[in-house]
Amino acid sequence: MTNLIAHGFRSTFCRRALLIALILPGRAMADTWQLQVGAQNGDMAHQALAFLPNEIWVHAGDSITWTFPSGEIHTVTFLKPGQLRPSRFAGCPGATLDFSIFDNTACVNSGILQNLPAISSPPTYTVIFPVTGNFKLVCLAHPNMTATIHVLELSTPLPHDQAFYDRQADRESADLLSDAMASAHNHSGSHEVTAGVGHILGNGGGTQTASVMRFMDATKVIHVGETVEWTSAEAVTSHTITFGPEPDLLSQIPPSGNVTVDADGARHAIISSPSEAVHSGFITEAPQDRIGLPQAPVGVTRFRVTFTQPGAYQYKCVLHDELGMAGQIIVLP
Ligand SMILES: [Cu+2]
Repeated sequence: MTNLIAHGFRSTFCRRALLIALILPGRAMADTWQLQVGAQNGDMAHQALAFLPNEIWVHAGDSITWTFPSGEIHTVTFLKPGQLRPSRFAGCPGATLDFSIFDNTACVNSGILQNLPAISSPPTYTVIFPVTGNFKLVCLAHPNMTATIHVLELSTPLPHDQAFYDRQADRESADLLSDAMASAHNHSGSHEVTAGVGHILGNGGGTQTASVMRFMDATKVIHVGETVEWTSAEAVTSHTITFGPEPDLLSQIPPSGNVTVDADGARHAIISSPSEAVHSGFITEAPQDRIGLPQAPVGVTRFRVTFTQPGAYQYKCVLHDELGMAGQIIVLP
């Protein structure tokens, strides 16, 4: 990581220095701070959905470079005051250029970034802060993933240096990943699968989430006529339970047409062939209500499938299969 960050710093230094000189001609040197977006363990099951660290004090004219080392997607997004939160697909609208200037009058958005194995080095995104103020940073892919950037006058001493933030990033990352690891055990019965676990943690800068991007005890062996139930224990992130061909991006959120709703609100499908397409749609907790905003409808956290024929039925979460979130139901006669 250190080498990658150092490389990114060198390759972007000239351009940044030029921009800073244009913004603040009287200032000899502005700083570029290095922060991280997200962290994960080796098999990508445990994810820190977090800005690391999620609070920093900088001077006007400084810039911050965020590095994205995780397989899970994230954005670095500064909305303008009063702007309604857009979807991650809509963005500001769209993404703004690397080295965008955020002065609290227009939205700045990295767009969706992630570190896939095929990419040689993690992507980065840099924002320049020419004016003083306290600014909220959000990830459009994850509710409850927030940070605060304090931009101070040049004459005001800064409370911390880069080494402090490096230690903060390491500590917060370790805490979140160990929280995820501790909750990644199955509490379910023989016909029950836990579809992801998430814990929201708060601190002075905002909130972060420790998430397990796995179906726990993902393989079940059952008999014809029996039903398996998936339950999400994730605090904010959506998952899907998807059999057969994957729906396209725009039709991922609603369930497929062969899914019905049980009396208790759980979605339910009947499958009669391993090649049959069944898609739960997004399985998500209801978001926390806020004073003055319309209340959210009740969440959909459970999905049930009844199997009528023997066979091996593969399923996955279409949002997190790249992280290894998949499983199998073996149906015996
Ligand atoms: Cu998922």
